[in-house]
Amino acid sequence: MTDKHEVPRTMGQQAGRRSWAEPWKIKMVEPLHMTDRPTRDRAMAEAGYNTFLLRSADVYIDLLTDSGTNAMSDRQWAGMMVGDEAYAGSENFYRLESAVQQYYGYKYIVPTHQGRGAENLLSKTEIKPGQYVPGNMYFTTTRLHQELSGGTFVDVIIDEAHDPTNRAPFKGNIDIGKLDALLKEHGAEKIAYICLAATVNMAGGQPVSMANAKAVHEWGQKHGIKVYMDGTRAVENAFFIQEREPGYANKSIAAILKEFCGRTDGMTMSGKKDALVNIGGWVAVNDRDVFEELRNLVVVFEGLHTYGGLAGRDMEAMAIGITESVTDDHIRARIGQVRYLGGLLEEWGIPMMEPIGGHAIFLDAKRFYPQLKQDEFPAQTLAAQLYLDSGIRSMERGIVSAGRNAKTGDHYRPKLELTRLTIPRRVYTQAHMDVVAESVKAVYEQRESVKGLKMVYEPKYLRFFQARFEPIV
Ligand code: PLI
Repeated sequence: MTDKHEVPRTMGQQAGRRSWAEPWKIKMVEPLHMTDRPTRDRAMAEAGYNTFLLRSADVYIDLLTDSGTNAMSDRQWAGMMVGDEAYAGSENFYRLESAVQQYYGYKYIVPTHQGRGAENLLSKTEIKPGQYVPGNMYFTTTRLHQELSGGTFVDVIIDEAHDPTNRAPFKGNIDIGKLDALLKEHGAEKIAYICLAATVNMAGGQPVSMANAKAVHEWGQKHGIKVYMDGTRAVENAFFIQEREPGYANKSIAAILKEFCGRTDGMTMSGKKDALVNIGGWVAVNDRDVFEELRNLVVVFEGLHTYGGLAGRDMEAMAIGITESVTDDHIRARIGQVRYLGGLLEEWGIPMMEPIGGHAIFLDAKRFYPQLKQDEFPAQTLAAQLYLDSGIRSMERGIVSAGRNAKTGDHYRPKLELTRLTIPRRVYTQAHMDVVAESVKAVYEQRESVKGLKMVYEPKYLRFFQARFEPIV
């Protein structure tokens, strides 16, 4: 299948269907409460119209992120009880190391407290000031760490990724022509490494094909440039390869994951997503010298190399989470739930990023609110409106998340202006998804009367987390 092919639309309710179901049942519940509209009005104003600043007690269904919001299994909770809290040489570290070696296939592993800890170490180790770091669309923390190490991020994702209506199967792919152009302009010594993100978050959870990973790796080897994967959602990427790429339908998710990792020289990982835990991450590489440097740096920023900012019990839960995450029935149900929500919205004609990606539905705020200029923050406005309607918390992934160019001070103006409904793993039911879809529909029906927001407080770094807004009247 090439990028020209279209992914068929998800059919929501066709006759004669055979459904999937979650491969687990619920043992413990956490009560949820829906607040009334006056309470939500007050909470949203106090939060400066930024869903990151809401108290979670004021939220009904929390789709802010799939990061660290996973439900752990009974096996993982049991693992928490065998935490070896030794400062050095914890047994749980060795179990984590074996799990990463077995399922991701890299030789050397350094644990970190979460993904950005890993990004910090890799950026400091592998970027020299003045170098470029090409990648398949930026991610907020990843790009910031690259910049803090003196690097400049360059977007080399295929053009299709910037078009929310394009239904190509692998919209996360890297455009080799863009790598060639960068090489021609600056030379290989000016390229620190290629950052290859699996299922590209900011592009709507869109996957990278095995063929593309192979081509990028071969290109890198030809020019002496390493490829580091952001493996945060690489298991989800393996699902799309199994589903869409010729020759992979009968391979297991675990086998595809390992083959994909084999097309890279190392990875950074936020264990808070695919690895089914609430905290944790790692950086893993095959090169002994790079490992030595990472292992030395981790003691400065995270903790000793056998805990990297984590408790022993956290490492145990992550080791077990890795083994659960790579099972075919888990990932089918995980992505199946995202598709269930997306299928309803598609049927109702709600504009969103297509095709539906791995971890979230990304509403297309530009098409939702064509009356708003990008400087009036359409995606931030949509997240606020959804919360006001029903207490559902989503997240802006548009101009606010993109931040400012550190050199010019101008806003980065991404083509994509999206509001993300992110589905935590193993947390919500199909009925919750129905409630979410109906609220989105209600907000869509009221779209014409909506005005935008103005930013009244802007932090220097990663502004989307703490910026404050006021409604335009
Ligand atoms: O949140 P961290 O520091 O564990 O991981 C940072 C990180 C790196 N790469 C990618 C692709 C991410 O999605 C990511 C974190 N994502 C968050 C928090 C999210 O809400 O999507």
